This record gives sequence, C-alpha cells and structure tokens, in this order.
Amino acid sequence: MKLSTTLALAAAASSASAHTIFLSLNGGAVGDGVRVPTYDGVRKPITEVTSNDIACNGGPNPTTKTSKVITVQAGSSAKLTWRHTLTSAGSDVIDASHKGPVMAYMKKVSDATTDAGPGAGWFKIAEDGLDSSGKWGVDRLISAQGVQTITIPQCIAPGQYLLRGELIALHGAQNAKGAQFYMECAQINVTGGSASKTPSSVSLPGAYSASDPGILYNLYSGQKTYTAPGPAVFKC
Ligand SMILES: *[C@@H]1O[C@H](CO)[C@@H](O)[C@H](O)[C@H]1NC(C)=O
Ligand SMILES: [Cu+2]
Repeated sequence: MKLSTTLALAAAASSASAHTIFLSLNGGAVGDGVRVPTYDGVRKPITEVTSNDIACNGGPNPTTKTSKVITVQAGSSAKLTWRHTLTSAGSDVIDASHKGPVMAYMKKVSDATTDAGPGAGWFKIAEDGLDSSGKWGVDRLISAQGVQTITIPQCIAPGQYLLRGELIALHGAQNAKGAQFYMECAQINVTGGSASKTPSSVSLPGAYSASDPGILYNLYSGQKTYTAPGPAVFKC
C-alpha cells in the first residue's frame, strides 16, 4: 500500500472513530436491502435537519444502492443492526459518549428500490430515549451489541416501505447544529398487514427543527427528562 493511502486511511479511521451505521436488517448481510454509506472513512453525521440527507442519509455520505427488498411480516419484530464501521464486531457499536435516543420510522412507497426517501409520508414506529435511571437508548443499544429490536405495526397496509433507523448523538447538542444524526434506510415489503389504520405522517426534512428541545439539548446539565424530536409513535 502506498504511504499516502496509509495516511489517508489512518486519518479517516480516527475522524470516524465514534460514528455508527445501521447496516443490516434481520441478520441479513451488510448492505443487503439497507442503503449503507459507500465507505466508512468519509462518513459524517448529518447535522442539518432541513437537508434532504436527514431522510435516508447521502450528501456527505454517498450511499450504495441495493436491489434487495426484504420481506417483513406485519406485527413481527424486526432487528436493526448498528455498528461503528461496515466491518465492526458487535462489541463496537458506537462510542459510549454518543448518548441519545434510538428511533425508527417508516414510509409507504411504490418502489422501495427507487424511492429516494425525502418528502411526506413518514411515521414513527419506535422511540427509545432517556429512562428514569438515566440510561439512554444508545446505552441499551450498546448493551444489545448494536441490535435495535422494534415491532412492525400489524394494522398498516401491506406493500413496500422504507424503514429508517435513526440515532441522535447529543454529546455536542448544547450548541446549535451540534446534534449528530445517524440514519440509514432499509427497503422492505410488508406482508400480512390488516390495513385497518392509516398512520398520520410527517415530512423529512420538515418534522425537525434545529431548536427542538430534543435537538438543542444539554446532556451535561443534569436534566432528568428528554423529549425526542418528531411525531408521537404510531400505535395500532
Ligand atoms: C411483496 O409481497 C407481496 C405479497 O407476498 C408480493 O406479491 C410482492 O411481489 C412482494 N413485492 C416485493 C417487491 O417483494
Ligand atoms: Cu461520532
């Protein structure tokens, strides 16, 4: 390997040393049906909530297309695996300093392989913020070796959706644009949904504002509560 390449890789590794990626769904291969960044070293958190990149990443982190659409049964649990890099083990999820909520959203689409993500139609299906003992969703995600377990609502319509896993790291969120947003979108085909309820939905970008109390948030001031940004979790 050329020296310049070695130095570039070392620099990239240190700058990315605390970040995280939702890289596989239900034990599938990395990037199989999940749009992951093309290369760990250029991965940057999204900090601009009004950017289209807040939906399914991209922008500073080009994502890899995948032709796979993962079949998921409505009402079943789904497992989203988060890792520090595309090749990290389960002991390397995210730096423990990156405390904050772990969430998931869905959006009904006509073709999950081509829908870019930004725009209307997003509804929140999971949210794990701060509990009464002071533990964060990120703490629980690390304990679970990076596996976020959620339930796909039973009452939604069958068909194709984007499933967006999101983690917000709040270690710098006391400053404007200091919250770091990590997200990727999986391409899923929901089977067996009863279609008995239609979730109300929001736009991404649009649902978040830089001054939301869950985005401009001081992690170090001893606050005992936390209100995650975005809509309430949709319940059947
Ligand atoms: C989604 O599931 C339905 C019902 O099984 C099936 O007819 C359809 O072909 C599937 N679509 C994709 C893209 O997997
Ligand atoms: Cu980081």
